[in-house]
Amino acid sequence: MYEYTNNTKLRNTVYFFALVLFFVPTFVFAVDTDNDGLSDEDERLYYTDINNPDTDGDGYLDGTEVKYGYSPHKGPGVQMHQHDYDGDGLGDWLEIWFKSDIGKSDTDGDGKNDFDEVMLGYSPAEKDGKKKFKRWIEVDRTKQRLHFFVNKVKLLNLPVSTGNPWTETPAGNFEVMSMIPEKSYVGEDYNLEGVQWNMLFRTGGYYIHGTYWHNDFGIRTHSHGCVNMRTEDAGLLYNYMDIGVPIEIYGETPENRVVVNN
Ligand SMILES: [Ca+2]
Ligand SMILES: [Ca+2]
Ligand SMILES: [Ca+2]
Ligand SMILES: [Ca+2]
Repeated sequence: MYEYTNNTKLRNTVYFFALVLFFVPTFVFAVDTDNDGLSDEDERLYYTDINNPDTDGDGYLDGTEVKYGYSPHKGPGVQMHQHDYDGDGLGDWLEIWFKSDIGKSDTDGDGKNDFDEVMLGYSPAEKDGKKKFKRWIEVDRTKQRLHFFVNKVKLLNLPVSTGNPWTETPAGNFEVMSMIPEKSYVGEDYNLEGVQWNMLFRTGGYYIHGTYWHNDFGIRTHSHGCVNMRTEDAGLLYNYMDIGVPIEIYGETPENRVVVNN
């Protein structure tokens, strides 16, 4: 009996040390030279100084800034998504989300910029040339905004003018059916030439397109059913668009045309 108990104790002791050996390396190898809450390994990921606990000198530790979503490079009060360390168009928060390198504008070295790859649905970190991320457009009639999503993240949030209450932009699920760089729109009371960046989403002439004849975007409805955007915004979207990208249109057309801020 005595022997049995002793063996059990010994076995438990062995288990205990086995567990310790299993977990300890995690702590041992997570070296944090400047003791700022960000391991040396993570400092390399964020391009911060492993020997300076407050890389940007804003009074907040690198580890604290990263933990709460602030940029350890610019502060105080600048959030990770508002800073673009390598200036490639993809903010630092998005670089982490898409697993690309905060300090390289072409992470996978395939000659294509990280931001361009993400906008087109490719992984900026993998060189395989396959479309990886799901992309879609949402148009909110209530707020008169257009959102472009890639891999569940909103990459663009732009003001638009949808159809007036008597010629509403239809709500529902559509997709980009055709893309025309420049066309004319002619109707009973309008004749608009040289309209750029036209993306058809419903037969019967419903397009998302650039607009040069008013500046009501995000403020009030204006169109005969199309989604009007600033020409430069439409150009940006068009540049990364493909036939078949889903478009969801929702919300209520403002009764008096004007957006009520909520
Ligand atoms: Ca550190
Ligand atoms: Ca800091
Ligand atoms: Ca970047
Ligand atoms: Ca690339």
